[in-house]
Amino acid sequence: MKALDGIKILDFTHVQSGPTCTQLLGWFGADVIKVERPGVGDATRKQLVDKPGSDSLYFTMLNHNKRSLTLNTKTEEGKEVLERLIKECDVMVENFAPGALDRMGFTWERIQELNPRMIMASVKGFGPGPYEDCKVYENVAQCAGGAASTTGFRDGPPLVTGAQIGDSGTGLHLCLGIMTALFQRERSGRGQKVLAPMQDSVLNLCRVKLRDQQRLDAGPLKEYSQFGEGIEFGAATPRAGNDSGGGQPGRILKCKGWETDPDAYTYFITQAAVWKNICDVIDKPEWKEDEDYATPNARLTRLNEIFDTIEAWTMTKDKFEVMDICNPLNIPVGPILSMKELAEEPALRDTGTIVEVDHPERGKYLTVGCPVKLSDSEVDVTRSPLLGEHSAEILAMLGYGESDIQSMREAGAI
Ligand code: CAO
Repeated sequence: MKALDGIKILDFTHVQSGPTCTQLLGWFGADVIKVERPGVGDATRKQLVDKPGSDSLYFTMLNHNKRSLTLNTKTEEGKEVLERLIKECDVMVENFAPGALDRMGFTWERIQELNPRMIMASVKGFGPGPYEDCKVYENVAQCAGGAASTTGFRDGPPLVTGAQIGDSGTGLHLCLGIMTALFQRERSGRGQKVLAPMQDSVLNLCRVKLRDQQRLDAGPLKEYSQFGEGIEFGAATPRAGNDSGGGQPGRILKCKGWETDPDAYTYFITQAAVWKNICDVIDKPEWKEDEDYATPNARLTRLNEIFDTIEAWTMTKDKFEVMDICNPLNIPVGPILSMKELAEEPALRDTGTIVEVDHPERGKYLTVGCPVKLSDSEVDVTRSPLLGEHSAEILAMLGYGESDIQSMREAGAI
């Protein structure tokens, strides 16, 4: 048995944010019915194609454990099928541009009329306000949610991050909202609307930067490198490079081989509790008692010198040797791992976080499996569906016979 056995999801999502949410629901055991336009499908099927003729990795890696139904919801027949689906399903998830569902004729009021227990979950770029009608993609959300203004180096432009916090991050928020609404429905008997705006989700993930914005009112942010460098703070939380951002200063430091390997680096945290161990490792035992270095406060104005000294040591070791030496001494460090190294990491294969999947069009490929592990609801990652692969069986489940399906095909509705 899976956690969400028996829960049916009407998956009206496309691109990345919505599909990451419904993929999670599929992994937790829900029956996810992905509705796509006949002959076209989710645009990502044919974006960033690496093997001509087959669905792209972009699509396959976001749409495991789903069934595909093609349906033109702008035809009369298509609308009728959609009505049946709404009556049959527990949750409808969508991330169309604002207003698209209303234009299709499916307002929230209409959906509630059809199924008062329906949970309607949406991703939009922005919540109610001046930008609510805008279309939004990942990097727009990163910029509008505060991530870009706080990422990068002080003397460079704002930067977006490789982690898809706007799309996949919002998908996670939406999934949490859906689970909560399902739980409430158990007691209230009613469905509800769930909205996860991308700007809000990114801002939630940037919470500590809003913390720092308010700390600025009380004076300079002493944990930021710029404090030690004597550079004044402006009106807003600045970009802090690779500073840890927390109470324990940290940096990315070069390791052996950095001249040729772009990922020969380690993250190194000078956690106060293990300062003496750090002094021993980097051969600076005199810093243990020296009042200029012995306390976290004294060190704040000397972080550049301290990290330069630590780096002189890390450059003599490779990033894994740094881990092997520091971990037994409780010094928090982390190697900068490339995607190649992660793909080849046996421990991630063992836990099902990196999974090999077989696909009829493209053969074997790697994907990221479910990152959340439930002890009583194991995840089997199954390949993404071909366009319309399950149309006939889903329509049969909704009560349509062979001849109905045939005439829908002829009318271009499926
Ligand atoms: N049958 C018939 N019509 C369908 C259909 C179906 N099965 N599925 C979609 N459509 C129609 C929609 O109804 C819409 O028609 P109208 O414009 O006439 O109302 C049309 O297809 C296009 O939908 P869209 O506007 O959502 O798609 P887009 O490619 O123009 O925009 C995106 C894409 C992502 C910018 C937009 O959907 C959006 O802003 N979504 C919300 C935010 C979001 O999720 N962004 C993250 C995307 S991942 O980076």
